[in-house]
Amino acid sequence: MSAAAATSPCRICGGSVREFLDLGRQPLSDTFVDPEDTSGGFVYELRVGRCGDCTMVQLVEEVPREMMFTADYPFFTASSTRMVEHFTRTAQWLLDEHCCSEDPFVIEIGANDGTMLATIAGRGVRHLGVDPAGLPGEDATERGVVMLHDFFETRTAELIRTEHGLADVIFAANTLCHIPALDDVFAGIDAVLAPHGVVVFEDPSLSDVLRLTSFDQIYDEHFYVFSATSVARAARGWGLELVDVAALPVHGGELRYTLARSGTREATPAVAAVLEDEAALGVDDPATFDLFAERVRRHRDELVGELTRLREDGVRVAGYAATAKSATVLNYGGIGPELLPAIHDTTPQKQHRLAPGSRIPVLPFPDEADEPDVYLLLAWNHSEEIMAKERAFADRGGRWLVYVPEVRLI
Ligand code: DWN
Ligand code: ZN
Repeated sequence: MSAAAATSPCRICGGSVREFLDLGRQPLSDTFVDPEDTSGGFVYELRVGRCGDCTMVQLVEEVPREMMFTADYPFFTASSTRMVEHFTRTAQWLLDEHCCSEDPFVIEIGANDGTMLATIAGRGVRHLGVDPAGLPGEDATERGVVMLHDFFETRTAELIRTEHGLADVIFAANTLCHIPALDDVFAGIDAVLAPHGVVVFEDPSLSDVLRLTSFDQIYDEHFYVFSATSVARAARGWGLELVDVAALPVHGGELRYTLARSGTREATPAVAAVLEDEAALGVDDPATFDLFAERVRRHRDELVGELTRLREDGVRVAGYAATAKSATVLNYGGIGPELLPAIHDTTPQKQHRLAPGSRIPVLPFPDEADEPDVYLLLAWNHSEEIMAKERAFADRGGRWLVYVPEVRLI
């Protein structure tokens, strides 16, 4: 992209965001379409930029939150057994490390189906899950989790403080990067966090997105791609400090950040180590992002080329998992039912509907007789779990087409 690239104001610091990647016109990634509906639906421009002042990577166009996190939001954390294990361990860690007061209180922002809080609830610890999404919230209630069906912001934080008091832990996984208006969220956190409390959150890490060229981590719901560098700077503006950071081997590479009120805790050595690692990777250098954008365009072309070759050779290909992130790959690549006739997925709310934008039918997983020759692994972030589960498919000669970190048929 040239030096005259478009700029817009940073949602974190007001600085200048320089656009480095245009992923084209995109639909709502989690709105699976009724086959009868030919209206085309809502579209927006998925353009990505980086703030020259605070380094935060962010979308240029914001999709209204009410359009994304609806009553029938179809993503359930428990759809991955590895993620259930991860959040059971996370809950245990929060209980051991951060719930040491006499009567601890834990808030989870974006509690989804209550997978994490179920362990906290099971220990009889006071907690509250906050999430506007209806269907996953029903599962959370069934798991014994106390829920507030709303967005977390200053308004709701003040209500929570009045009703429950101050929180020892405010946790969020795969949620804060979804919220453009973080200033309001952190004003709410300031209102309800105990003086010695912690804010712990997990989100896809910019380093891993750059290293793996995993551009499908970017879609309407993922407004920000956080790094320790950008989070440390943003935290200062919210009266907080980054006191710990840990790499997590989930969802294609995430970081878990721990923030505390400024001056209340000493930062662990991991903070300086991750900041150094990010500096070495070039998160402060605009050229890093232009090179990333070049790789993204190459990967898209290679993927479309491979799918085209497979079709010409008469190979039957289907998508594995109708992920939200696959909307980016499919629509950016112009991949429709001619190249990918179906996507198989375990979520009943997505089945027998069409993938957004691409209008590829989403179906339950087929019997052995109807299996494709090749699965395009759209849930590459769960590859270990899926490859282990589908060993029999590979044993029968089935192959996987992957596109992260490179386009490869395996
Ligand atoms: O941040 C977000 C992440 C955590 O979850 C949200 N914005 C939305 C969602 O993103 P996603 O849909 O890209 O998430 P996953 O976990 O990569 O994919 C979930 C989908 O994959 C579900 O539709 C279920 C499906 N799936 C499957 O069919 N078989 C998943 C697994 C593990 C499987 O074995
Ligand atoms: Zn900024």
